[in-house]
Amino acid sequence: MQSVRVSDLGKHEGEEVEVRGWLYNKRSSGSIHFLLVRDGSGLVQSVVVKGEVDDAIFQAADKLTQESSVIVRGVVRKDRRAPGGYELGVKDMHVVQVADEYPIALKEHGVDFLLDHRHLWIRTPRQNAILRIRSEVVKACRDFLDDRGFVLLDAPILTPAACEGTTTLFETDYFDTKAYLTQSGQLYMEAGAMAFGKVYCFGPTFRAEKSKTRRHLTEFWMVEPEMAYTELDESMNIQEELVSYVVGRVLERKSPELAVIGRDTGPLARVKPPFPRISYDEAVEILRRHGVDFEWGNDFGGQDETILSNEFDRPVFIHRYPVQCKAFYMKPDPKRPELALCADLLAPEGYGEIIGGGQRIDDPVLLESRIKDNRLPADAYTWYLDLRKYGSVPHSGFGLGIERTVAWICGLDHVRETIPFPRLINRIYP
Ligand code: NSS
Repeated sequence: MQSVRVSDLGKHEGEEVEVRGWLYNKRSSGSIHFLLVRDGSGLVQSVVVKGEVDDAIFQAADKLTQESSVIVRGVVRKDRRAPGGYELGVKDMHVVQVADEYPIALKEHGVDFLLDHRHLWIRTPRQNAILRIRSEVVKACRDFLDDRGFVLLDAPILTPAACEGTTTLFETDYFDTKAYLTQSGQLYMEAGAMAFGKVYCFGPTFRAEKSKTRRHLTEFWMVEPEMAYTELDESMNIQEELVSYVVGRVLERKSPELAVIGRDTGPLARVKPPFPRISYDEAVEILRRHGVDFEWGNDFGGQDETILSNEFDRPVFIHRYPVQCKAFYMKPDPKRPELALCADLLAPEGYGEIIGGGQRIDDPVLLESRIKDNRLPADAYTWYLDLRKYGSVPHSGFGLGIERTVAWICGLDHVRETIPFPRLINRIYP
Protein backbone atom coordinates (compact mmCIF):
# COMPACT_ATOMS: atom_id res chain seq x y z
CA MET A 1 0.00 0.00 0.00
CA GLN A 2 1.21 3.48 -0.82
CA SER A 3 2.55 5.64 2.00
CA VAL A 4 1.32 9.18 1.61
CA ARG A 5 2.23 12.43 3.32
CA VAL A 6 -0.75 14.16 4.93
CA SER A 7 -0.11 17.25 2.80
CA ASP A 8 -0.64 15.10 -0.32
CA LEU A 9 -3.85 13.34 0.79
CA GLY A 10 -5.92 15.52 -1.55
CA LYS A 11 -4.31 13.74 -4.52
CA HIS A 12 -5.57 10.37 -3.27
CA GLU A 13 -9.26 10.92 -2.62
CA GLY A 14 -11.13 7.59 -2.64
CA GLU A 15 -7.91 5.55 -2.54
CA GLU A 16 -6.68 3.35 0.23
CA VAL A 17 -3.39 4.72 1.62
CA GLU A 18 -1.12 4.55 4.61
CA VAL A 19 -0.06 7.49 6.80
CA ARG A 20 2.94 7.13 9.12
CA GLY A 21 2.93 9.52 12.02
CA TRP A 22 2.26 10.29 15.64
CA LEU A 23 -0.93 10.75 17.63
CA TYR A 24 -1.48 14.46 18.18
CA ASN A 25 -4.85 14.27 19.89
CA LYS A 26 -7.75 11.88 20.37
CA ARG A 27 -11.48 12.13 20.89
CA SER A 28 -13.72 9.13 21.56
CA SER A 29 -17.45 8.63 21.63
CA GLY A 30 -18.15 5.04 22.69
CA SER A 31 -18.03 3.28 19.35
CA ILE A 32 -15.83 5.73 17.43
CA HIS A 33 -12.28 6.98 18.02
CA PHE A 34 -11.21 10.13 16.20
CA LEU A 35 -7.42 9.99 16.07
CA LEU A 36 -5.75 13.21 15.04
CA VAL A 37 -2.53 12.00 13.44
CA ARG A 38 0.35 14.32 12.50
CA ASP A 39 3.18 13.32 10.22
CA GLY A 40 5.15 16.59 10.11
CA SER A 41 3.41 17.75 6.93
CA GLY A 42 -0.06 18.17 8.44
CA LEU A 43 -2.80 16.71 10.60
CA VAL A 44 -5.36 14.14 9.50
CA GLN A 45 -8.38 12.97 11.41
CA SER A 46 -8.39 9.18 11.29
CA VAL A 47 -11.73 7.63 12.15
CA VAL A 48 -11.76 4.22 13.83
CA VAL A 49 -15.26 2.71 14.01
CA LYS A 50 -16.07 -0.30 16.18
CA GLY A 51 -17.11 -3.20 13.99
CA GLU A 52 -15.30 -1.80 10.92
CA VAL A 53 -11.88 -2.82 12.26
CA ASP A 54 -10.64 -5.83 14.24
CA ASP A 55 -11.56 -5.62 17.89
CA ALA A 56 -7.87 -5.66 18.83
CA ILE A 57 -7.30 -2.55 16.72
CA PHE A 58 -10.25 -0.76 18.24
CA GLN A 59 -8.86 -1.55 21.73
CA ALA A 60 -5.37 -0.43 20.74
CA ALA A 61 -6.75 2.88 19.45
CA ASP A 62 -8.41 3.38 22.82
CA LYS A 63 -5.08 2.99 24.61
CA LEU A 64 -3.05 5.31 22.38
CA THR A 65 -1.36 8.11 24.29
CA GLN A 66 -0.34 11.53 22.96
CA GLU A 67 2.68 11.27 20.60
CA SER A 68 2.47 7.47 20.27
CA SER A 69 3.87 6.51 16.88
CA VAL A 70 1.26 4.88 14.62
CA ILE A 71 0.78 3.80 11.05
CA VAL A 72 -2.85 4.12 9.98
CA ARG A 73 -4.27 2.61 6.80
CA GLY A 74 -7.59 3.50 5.27
CA VAL A 75 -9.58 5.31 2.60
CA VAL A 76 -9.13 9.05 1.97
CA ARG A 77 -12.45 10.90 2.22
CA LYS A 78 -13.17 14.54 1.59
CA ASP A 79 -14.55 16.25 4.68
CA ARG A 80 -14.97 19.99 4.87
CA ARG A 81 -14.98 19.96 8.67
CA ALA A 82 -11.77 17.95 9.04
CA PRO A 83 -8.50 19.80 9.66
CA GLY A 84 -6.79 19.75 6.26
CA GLY A 85 -10.02 19.02 4.42
CA TYR A 86 -9.62 15.22 4.29
CA GLU A 87 -10.07 12.38 6.73
CA LEU A 88 -9.08 8.75 6.77
CA GLY A 89 -11.63 5.97 7.26
CA VAL A 90 -9.35 3.59 9.14
CA LYS A 91 -9.28 -0.09 8.12
CA ASP A 92 -6.05 -1.10 9.79
CA MET A 93 -3.55 0.35 12.22
CA HIS A 94 -0.08 -0.58 13.43
CA VAL A 95 1.11 0.86 16.74
CA VAL A 96 4.87 1.38 16.49
CA GLN A 97 5.28 2.60 20.07
CA VAL A 98 2.93 3.64 22.83
CA ALA A 99 4.50 6.85 24.13
CA ASP A 100 5.22 7.58 27.78
CA GLU A 101 3.20 10.39 29.29
CA TYR A 102 4.05 13.38 27.11
CA PRO A 103 5.40 16.42 28.97
CA ILE A 104 3.87 18.97 26.60
CA ALA A 105 0.16 18.55 27.16
CA LEU A 106 -2.22 20.41 24.86
CA LYS A 107 -2.51 23.41 27.19
CA GLU A 108 -0.57 26.56 28.02
CA HIS A 109 2.96 26.11 29.33
CA GLY A 110 5.52 28.69 30.45
CA VAL A 111 8.16 29.65 27.91
CA ASP A 112 11.08 28.36 30.01
CA PHE A 113 9.41 24.97 30.29
CA LEU A 114 8.83 24.93 26.54
CA LEU A 115 12.42 25.95 25.77
CA ASP A 116 13.68 23.18 28.08
CA HIS A 117 11.60 20.83 25.92
CA ARG A 118 12.44 22.46 22.62
CA HIS A 119 13.27 19.05 21.13
CA LEU A 120 9.59 18.15 21.61
CA TRP A 121 8.08 21.62 21.30
CA ILE A 122 9.03 21.74 17.60
CA ARG A 123 6.39 19.06 16.99
CA THR A 124 3.50 21.39 17.83
CA PRO A 125 1.69 22.96 14.88
CA ARG A 126 2.61 26.56 15.65
CA GLN A 127 6.34 25.90 16.10
CA ASN A 128 6.27 23.60 13.11
CA ALA A 129 4.71 26.35 10.97
CA ILE A 130 7.31 28.94 12.08
CA LEU A 131 10.20 26.63 11.21
CA ARG A 132 8.65 25.79 7.84
CA ILE A 133 8.50 29.51 7.12
CA ARG A 134 12.14 29.79 8.15
CA SER A 135 12.99 27.05 5.68
CA GLU A 136 11.17 28.96 2.92
CA VAL A 137 12.93 32.23 3.84
CA VAL A 138 16.33 30.54 3.52
CA LYS A 139 15.38 28.91 0.21
CA ALA A 140 14.00 32.19 -1.14
CA CYS A 141 17.20 34.10 -0.22
CA ARG A 142 19.31 31.50 -1.94
CA ASP A 143 17.11 31.27 -5.04
CA PHE A 144 17.11 35.06 -5.39
CA LEU A 145 20.91 35.26 -5.25
CA ASP A 146 21.59 32.10 -7.27
CA ASP A 147 19.28 33.37 -10.06
CA ARG A 148 21.18 36.67 -10.20
CA GLY A 149 24.64 35.26 -10.72
CA PHE A 150 25.91 35.26 -7.14
CA VAL A 151 28.27 32.40 -6.28
CA LEU A 152 27.80 30.68 -2.93
CA LEU A 153 31.12 30.85 -1.10
CA ASP A 154 31.24 29.31 2.36
CA ALA A 155 33.08 31.39 4.95
CA PRO A 156 35.12 29.78 7.73
CA ILE A 157 33.63 29.42 11.20
CA LEU A 158 36.99 29.49 13.03
CA THR A 159 38.68 32.82 12.42
CA PRO A 160 41.80 34.61 13.59
CA ALA A 161 40.21 38.05 14.03
CA ALA A 162 37.12 40.16 14.68
CA CYS A 163 34.80 41.59 12.03
CA GLU A 164 32.18 43.27 14.21
CA GLY A 165 34.08 44.56 17.25
CA THR A 166 36.12 42.70 19.84
CA THR A 167 33.57 42.84 22.67
CA THR A 168 31.32 40.05 21.39
CA LEU A 169 33.95 37.50 20.35
CA PHE A 170 33.68 33.88 21.43
CA GLU A 171 37.23 32.70 21.98
CA THR A 172 38.38 29.12 21.73
CA ASP A 173 41.71 27.29 22.00
CA TYR A 174 43.20 26.46 18.64
CA PHE A 175 46.16 24.16 19.30
CA ASP A 176 48.89 26.47 20.60
CA THR A 177 47.04 29.65 19.69
CA LYS A 178 43.57 31.25 19.95
CA ALA A 179 40.73 31.33 17.47
CA TYR A 180 37.34 33.04 17.48
CA LEU A 181 33.98 31.85 16.27
CA THR A 182 33.03 33.98 13.29
CA GLN A 183 30.85 37.06 13.84
CA SER A 184 30.33 37.53 10.10
CA GLY A 185 31.68 36.07 6.87
CA GLN A 186 31.99 39.52 5.36
CA LEU A 187 35.77 39.91 5.22
CA TYR A 188 36.04 36.61 3.35
CA MET A 189 33.21 37.61 1.04
CA GLU A 190 35.21 40.72 0.12
CA ALA A 191 37.99 38.40 -1.05
CA GLY A 192 35.33 36.41 -2.89
CA ALA A 193 33.85 39.48 -4.58
CA MET A 194 37.28 40.28 -6.06
CA ALA A 195 37.53 36.69 -7.30
CA PHE A 196 33.96 36.10 -8.57
CA GLY A 197 32.36 39.57 -8.86
CA LYS A 198 29.28 38.64 -6.84
CA VAL A 199 29.26 36.14 -3.97
CA TYR A 200 27.33 35.31 -0.83
CA CYS A 201 27.74 33.15 2.20
CA PHE A 202 25.03 31.65 4.31
CA GLY A 203 25.93 30.23 7.66
CA PRO A 204 25.87 30.46 11.41
CA THR A 205 27.53 33.42 13.10
CA PHE A 206 28.31 33.89 16.75
CA ARG A 207 28.29 36.81 19.12
CA ALA A 208 28.80 36.80 22.85
CA GLU A 209 25.93 39.27 23.25
CA LYS A 210 25.57 40.16 26.88
CA SER A 211 22.29 41.91 26.21
CA LYS A 212 19.15 39.96 27.00
CA THR A 213 16.70 41.26 24.42
CA ARG A 214 14.02 39.83 22.18
CA ARG A 215 16.26 40.44 19.15
CA HIS A 216 19.53 38.85 20.23
CA LEU A 217 20.78 35.29 19.96
CA THR A 218 24.37 34.24 20.59
CA GLU A 219 24.24 31.99 17.52
CA PHE A 220 22.29 33.21 14.51
CA TRP A 221 22.29 32.71 10.75
CA MET A 222 23.13 35.33 8.19
CA VAL A 223 22.98 35.66 4.41
CA GLU A 224 25.84 37.91 3.35
CA PRO A 225 26.08 39.04 -0.28
CA GLU A 226 29.12 41.03 -1.42
CA MET A 227 29.48 42.77 -4.78
CA ALA A 228 32.48 44.26 -6.57
CA TYR A 229 32.10 47.53 -8.50
CA THR A 230 29.02 48.34 -6.42
CA GLU A 231 28.26 51.46 -4.42
CA LEU A 232 25.91 51.97 -1.49
CA ASP A 233 22.78 52.96 -3.46
CA GLU A 234 22.98 49.96 -5.74
CA SER A 235 23.43 47.69 -2.75
CA MET A 236 20.24 49.14 -1.22
CA ASN A 237 18.41 48.44 -4.50
CA ILE A 238 19.37 44.77 -4.27
CA GLN A 239 18.35 44.62 -0.62
CA GLU A 240 14.86 45.95 -1.26
CA GLU A 241 14.41 43.52 -4.14
CA LEU A 242 15.65 40.62 -2.03
CA VAL A 243 13.43 41.40 0.96
CA SER A 244 10.36 41.94 -1.24
CA TYR A 245 11.06 38.66 -3.03
CA VAL A 246 11.43 36.73 0.22
CA VAL A 247 8.20 38.13 1.67
CA GLY A 248 6.40 37.42 -1.62
CA ARG A 249 7.59 33.82 -1.62
CA VAL A 250 6.35 33.24 1.93
CA LEU A 251 2.96 34.77 1.05
CA GLU A 252 2.76 32.63 -2.07
CA ARG A 253 3.96 29.30 -0.70
CA LYS A 254 3.38 29.38 3.04
CA SER A 255 -0.09 30.84 3.48
CA PRO A 256 -1.37 27.78 5.45
CA GLU A 257 1.53 28.21 7.88
CA LEU A 258 0.87 31.95 8.20
CA ALA A 259 -2.75 31.05 9.00
CA VAL A 260 -1.68 28.53 11.68
CA ILE A 261 0.27 31.24 13.49
CA GLY A 262 -2.48 33.81 12.95
CA ARG A 263 -0.32 36.32 11.07
CA ASP A 264 -2.16 39.32 9.60
CA THR A 265 -0.78 39.28 6.05
CA GLY A 266 -2.00 42.81 5.17
CA PRO A 267 1.24 44.54 6.23
CA LEU A 268 3.32 41.90 4.40
CA ALA A 269 1.45 42.46 1.15
CA ARG A 270 2.64 46.10 1.19
CA VAL A 271 6.31 45.09 1.15
CA LYS A 272 7.25 46.22 -2.36
CA PRO A 273 10.13 48.37 -3.63
CA PRO A 274 11.02 51.17 -3.37
CA PHE A 275 11.57 51.31 0.38
CA PRO A 276 11.91 54.75 1.97
CA ARG A 277 15.51 55.85 2.58
CA ILE A 278 16.24 58.30 5.37
CA SER A 279 19.55 59.53 6.69
CA TYR A 280 20.80 59.00 10.22
CA ASP A 281 20.35 62.76 10.77
CA GLU A 282 16.69 62.54 9.75
CA ALA A 283 16.20 59.51 12.01
CA VAL A 284 17.63 61.44 14.96
CA GLU A 285 15.12 64.22 14.27
CA ILE A 286 12.25 61.70 14.26
CA LEU A 287 13.41 60.33 17.62
CA ARG A 288 13.67 63.78 19.14
CA ARG A 289 10.18 64.59 17.86
CA HIS A 290 9.04 61.53 19.81
CA GLY A 291 10.61 62.97 22.95
CA VAL A 292 13.70 60.70 22.94
CA ASP A 293 16.73 62.43 24.40
CA PHE A 294 19.09 61.12 21.74
CA GLU A 295 22.72 62.14 21.44
CA TRP A 296 24.07 62.51 17.90
CA GLY A 297 26.85 59.96 17.36
CA ASN A 298 25.30 57.06 19.23
CA ASP A 299 23.94 53.95 17.58
CA PHE A 300 20.22 53.32 17.85
CA GLY A 301 18.98 50.99 20.54
CA GLY A 302 16.15 48.50 20.22
CA GLN A 303 13.53 50.99 21.41
CA ASP A 304 14.77 53.69 19.05
CA GLU A 305 14.49 51.25 16.15
CA THR A 306 10.96 50.36 17.19
CA ILE A 307 9.95 54.04 17.12
CA LEU A 308 11.63 54.58 13.75
CA SER A 309 10.23 51.51 12.05
CA ASN A 310 6.72 52.31 13.34
CA GLU A 311 6.84 55.51 11.26
CA PHE A 312 6.67 53.63 7.96
CA ASP A 313 4.36 51.03 6.43
CA ARG A 314 7.20 49.12 4.79
CA PRO A 315 10.85 48.48 5.58
CA VAL A 316 12.96 51.64 5.83
CA PHE A 317 16.66 52.20 5.17
CA ILE A 318 18.63 54.40 7.52
CA HIS A 319 21.85 55.41 5.85
CA ARG A 320 25.03 57.34 6.68
CA TYR A 321 25.58 56.71 10.38
CA PRO A 322 28.43 58.51 12.17
CA VAL A 323 31.70 56.69 11.51
CA GLN A 324 32.32 56.31 15.26
CA CYS A 325 29.36 54.01 15.85
CA LYS A 326 30.10 51.64 12.99
CA ALA A 327 32.69 48.97 12.18
CA PHE A 328 36.28 49.74 11.11
CA TYR A 329 35.82 48.74 7.46
CA MET A 330 33.07 51.27 6.58
CA LYS A 331 33.97 53.76 3.86
CA PRO A 332 33.55 57.41 4.91
CA ASP A 333 31.24 59.55 2.78
CA PRO A 334 33.56 61.77 0.67
CA LYS A 335 31.04 64.63 1.06
CA ARG A 336 30.92 64.34 4.86
CA PRO A 337 33.78 62.16 6.14
CA GLU A 338 32.30 62.03 9.64
CA LEU A 339 29.58 59.77 8.16
CA ALA A 340 29.93 56.20 6.91
CA LEU A 341 28.51 54.98 3.60
CA CYS A 342 26.39 52.38 5.32
CA ALA A 343 22.74 51.48 5.69
CA ASP A 344 20.64 49.42 8.05
CA LEU A 345 17.25 48.15 6.99
CA LEU A 346 14.55 48.29 9.67
CA ALA A 347 11.51 46.05 9.30
CA PRO A 348 8.08 47.62 9.82
CA GLU A 349 5.60 47.02 12.65
CA GLY A 350 8.24 47.95 15.20
CA TYR A 351 10.57 45.06 14.36
CA GLY A 352 13.80 46.97 13.96
CA GLU A 353 17.00 46.10 12.14
CA ILE A 354 17.04 43.03 9.91
CA ILE A 355 19.94 44.03 7.62
CA GLY A 356 23.22 45.81 8.25
CA GLY A 357 25.58 46.67 5.44
CA GLY A 358 27.49 49.26 3.51
CA GLN A 359 30.31 50.24 1.22
CA ARG A 360 33.78 49.12 2.27
CA ILE A 361 36.97 51.15 2.45
CA ASP A 362 38.86 50.49 -0.78
CA ASP A 363 41.93 52.65 -0.04
CA PRO A 364 44.78 50.62 1.54
CA VAL A 365 46.25 53.53 3.52
CA LEU A 366 42.95 54.52 5.08
CA LEU A 367 42.06 50.91 5.87
CA GLU A 368 45.40 50.32 7.55
CA SER A 369 44.97 53.40 9.70
CA ARG A 370 41.43 52.37 10.67
CA ILE A 371 42.71 48.94 11.74
CA LYS A 372 45.31 50.68 13.88
CA ASP A 373 42.82 53.22 15.33
CA ASN A 374 40.54 50.35 16.33
CA ARG A 375 43.50 48.62 18.01
CA LEU A 376 42.97 45.47 15.98
CA PRO A 377 45.90 43.04 15.66
CA ALA A 378 47.48 44.07 12.35
CA ASP A 379 48.93 40.62 11.61
CA ALA A 380 45.51 39.03 11.43
CA TYR A 381 44.43 41.51 8.73
CA THR A 382 47.42 41.34 6.38
CA TRP A 383 45.47 39.22 3.90
CA TYR A 384 42.52 41.63 4.11
CA LEU A 385 44.79 44.57 3.25
CA ASP A 386 46.09 42.61 0.26
CA LEU A 387 42.61 42.96 -1.28
CA ARG A 388 43.25 46.74 -1.42
CA LYS A 389 46.69 46.32 -2.95
CA TYR A 390 45.86 44.07 -5.85
CA GLY A 391 43.13 45.62 -7.95
CA SER A 392 41.07 47.41 -5.32
CA VAL A 393 37.60 48.52 -6.47
CA PRO A 394 34.53 50.10 -4.85
CA HIS A 395 32.53 47.30 -3.31
CA SER A 396 29.56 46.84 -1.02
CA GLY A 397 27.64 44.15 0.76
CA PHE A 398 25.25 43.42 3.54
CA GLY A 399 24.13 40.83 6.04
CA LEU A 400 20.51 39.79 6.46
CA GLY A 401 19.74 38.12 9.79
CA ILE A 402 17.51 35.11 9.18
CA GLU A 403 15.98 34.96 12.66
CA ARG A 404 15.00 38.62 12.84
CA THR A 405 13.55 38.40 9.35
CA VAL A 406 11.51 35.33 10.28
CA ALA A 407 10.37 36.95 13.55
CA TRP A 408 9.04 39.90 11.56
CA ILE A 409 7.43 37.86 8.78
CA CYS A 410 5.75 35.61 11.37
CA GLY A 411 4.85 38.52 13.66
CA LEU A 412 6.57 37.01 16.72
CA ASP A 413 7.68 38.98 19.72
CA HIS A 414 10.94 37.10 20.29
CA VAL A 415 13.58 35.60 17.99
CA ARG A 416 13.90 32.48 20.15
CA GLU A 417 11.07 30.70 18.29
CA THR A 418 12.55 31.34 14.84
CA ILE A 419 15.50 28.95 15.16
CA PRO A 420 15.21 25.21 15.88
CA PHE A 421 17.47 25.26 18.95
CA PRO A 422 18.05 28.81 20.20
CA ARG A 423 21.29 29.78 21.91
CA LEU A 424 20.73 32.61 24.37
CA ILE A 425 22.88 34.24 27.03
CA ASN A 426 21.50 31.86 29.66
CA ARG A 427 20.60 28.87 27.50
CA ILE A 428 22.63 26.21 25.70
CA TYR A 429 20.24 23.27 26.37
CA PRO A 430 18.87 21.23 24.62
O1 NSS B 1 26.32 43.37 12.68
S1 NSS B 1 25.49 43.52 11.50
O2 NSS B 1 24.64 44.66 11.46
N1 NSS B 1 26.39 43.54 10.18
C1 NSS B 1 27.31 42.61 9.90
O3 NSS B 1 27.58 41.65 10.56
C2 NSS B 1 28.01 42.82 8.55
N2 NSS B 1 29.38 42.29 8.66
C3 NSS B 1 27.23 42.11 7.49
C4 NSS B 1 27.78 42.33 6.10
O4 NSS B 1 27.81 43.47 5.66
N3 NSS B 1 28.16 41.29 5.42
O5 NSS B 1 24.58 42.22 11.47
C5 NSS B 1 23.77 41.99 10.33
C6 NSS B 1 22.43 41.42 10.73
C7 NSS B 1 21.60 42.35 11.62
O6 NSS B 1 20.92 43.30 10.85
C8 NSS B 1 20.66 41.37 12.27
O7 NSS B 1 19.60 41.02 11.40
C9 NSS B 1 21.53 40.17 12.45
O8 NSS B 1 22.60 40.27 11.53
N4 NSS B 1 22.07 40.10 13.81
C10 NSS B 1 21.56 39.32 14.78
N5 NSS B 1 20.52 38.48 14.80
C11 NSS B 1 20.25 37.81 15.95
N6 NSS B 1 21.00 37.90 17.06
C12 NSS B 1 22.06 38.74 17.09
N7 NSS B 1 22.81 38.82 18.18
C13 NSS B 1 22.40 39.49 15.93
N8 NSS B 1 23.36 40.37 15.60
C14 NSS B 1 23.15 40.72 14.32
